[in-house]
Amino acid sequence: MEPILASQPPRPAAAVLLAAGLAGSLILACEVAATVATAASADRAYIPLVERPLPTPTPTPLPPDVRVDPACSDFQHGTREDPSGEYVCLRSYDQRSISLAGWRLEDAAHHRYVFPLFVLAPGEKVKVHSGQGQNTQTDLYTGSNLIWNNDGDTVFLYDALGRLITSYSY
Ligand SMILES: [Ca+2]
Repeated sequence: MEPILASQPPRPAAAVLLAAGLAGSLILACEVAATVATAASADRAYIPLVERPLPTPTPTPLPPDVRVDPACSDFQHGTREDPSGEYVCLRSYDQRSISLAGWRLEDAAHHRYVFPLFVLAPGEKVKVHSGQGQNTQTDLYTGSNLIWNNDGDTVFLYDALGRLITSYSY
């Protein structure tokens, strides 16, 4: 019996199984999945060959979507006596809860604040104040002096691996 293949050149494994009389069996040969059709006549058979989809690679996770929210930030109103009047407001636009532990904020002059253990829930925001204060779920305090220049500066936010997540200039 000489098999006739419907769409592609003969594949050795399929041909062997066909010769063994396995009509109707599912054949998995290398990357090819084929179903052996019922022989149309005593001397012909048709094998539709179907490419098996390759496994989908695991997608790379998107970087966290956390940005400076200018509308709830205040870079102007800290004083020497009370630096906490200036703060940068970070808002999550991510669907996931984002751990900010080990993340850091920097200004253009590379003053640096490293976040403590803190989780930003989806859609939530946190104000990072200069100066002293009690950290809460909505307000963090850097413990440092004023860092955000009133006449213009840039906020850089890096994750714990040092990747730039966002920046904002005013
Ligand atoms: Ca300021």
